[in-house]
Amino acid sequence: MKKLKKPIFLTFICGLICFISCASKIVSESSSKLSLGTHFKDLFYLGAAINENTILGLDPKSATIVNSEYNTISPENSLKWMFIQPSPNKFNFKAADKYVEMGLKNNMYIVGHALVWHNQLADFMQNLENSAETRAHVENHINTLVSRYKGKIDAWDVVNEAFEEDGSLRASVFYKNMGKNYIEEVFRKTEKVDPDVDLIYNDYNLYKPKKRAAVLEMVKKFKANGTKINGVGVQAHWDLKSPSIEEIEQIILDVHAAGVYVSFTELDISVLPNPWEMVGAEVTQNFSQFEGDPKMNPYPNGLPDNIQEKLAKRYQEIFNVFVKHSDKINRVTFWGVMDKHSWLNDWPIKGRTNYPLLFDRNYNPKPAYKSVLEVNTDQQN
Ligand code: 9MR
Repeated sequence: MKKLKKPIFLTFICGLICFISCASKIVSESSSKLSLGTHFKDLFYLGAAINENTILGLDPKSATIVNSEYNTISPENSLKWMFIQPSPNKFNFKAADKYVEMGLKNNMYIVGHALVWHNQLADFMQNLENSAETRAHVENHINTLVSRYKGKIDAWDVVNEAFEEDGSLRASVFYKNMGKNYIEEVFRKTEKVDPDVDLIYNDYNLYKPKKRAAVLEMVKKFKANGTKINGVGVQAHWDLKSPSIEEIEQIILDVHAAGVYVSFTELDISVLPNPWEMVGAEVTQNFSQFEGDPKMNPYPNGLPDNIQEKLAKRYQEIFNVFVKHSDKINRVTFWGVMDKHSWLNDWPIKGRTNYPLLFDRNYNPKPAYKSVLEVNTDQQN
């Protein structure tokens, strides 16, 4: 299915295959096997972020899930600047090469994450003050990565999390040293190296109107001045209540109206108490006062059935809206394969037991897996 993105051709091919197999009454085991990816295959790519153990073959059970259920992968950490170029011009491609190899072998839609991001940046980049030097490093980073995986990586998260919640630009080292047009500059540099790769701007909390408006203003500007951008990546680190289905729908409509597709790039649903609610409107990233607090970690020994059901229902409602607007959606990617390895066990409070994904701590499908598979894929807009 690779590269057959919006699926008139794909639908035709699938229809043809179906016709041939039905006509000859031969339905091979692999084509009849139900999996998440095949369930949604005519609508959007479906996949997961994979960690280094999975990439390096140290977690074969996760790899089996990914290869049998999904048709797109994202690298959870392995392509980030601090790992791939830890010191100037010293690249470590071991995990990244394996990651791309795994995607190619399984004919997957391969995502590159992320070229320019203030977080998980190499130390040598953190305190740069000189614009020429910053530009030279950014250029070298983009040239090296994008050319190495040209024709293999299908979409790059070119810039990640550049906006603050109020819609202003984050005061990152890139912004400070390259100026307010740095996002456009790096999109253009990326396109120059691989004109065919899809270019994505990726961020969280895009259900918040001010932040979304700022991102979409940028998208519209790019469209008007000829800077290539294919999609907005909506991270989708959500919980059982927020954002509402209406808010999710509004994101899809607004991104589409700006002239690009939506990718849900980092989907997971936390089932644990949200510390921001406990401390009111105070915005703090440090919740160490809650570490070890049983109130904040209510399910250390397993998820109760009623919460399991809520999670399943929430996922089903979310996928219903994805299906409804699948003509505007390129991809849905879960941020991780199974609950035990999710980053949400340690964020925003360390050492909790969270259950945000479709596969449990023993690699078994959860009720939420079934509820997503049961989503009716014939309910498009
Ligand atoms: O899942 C990633 C986790 O292992 C890292 O420790 C963390 C560092 O910030 O980054 C996580 O992935 C992030 C992604 O790259 C960008 N969007 C937010 C994700 C969750 O923090």
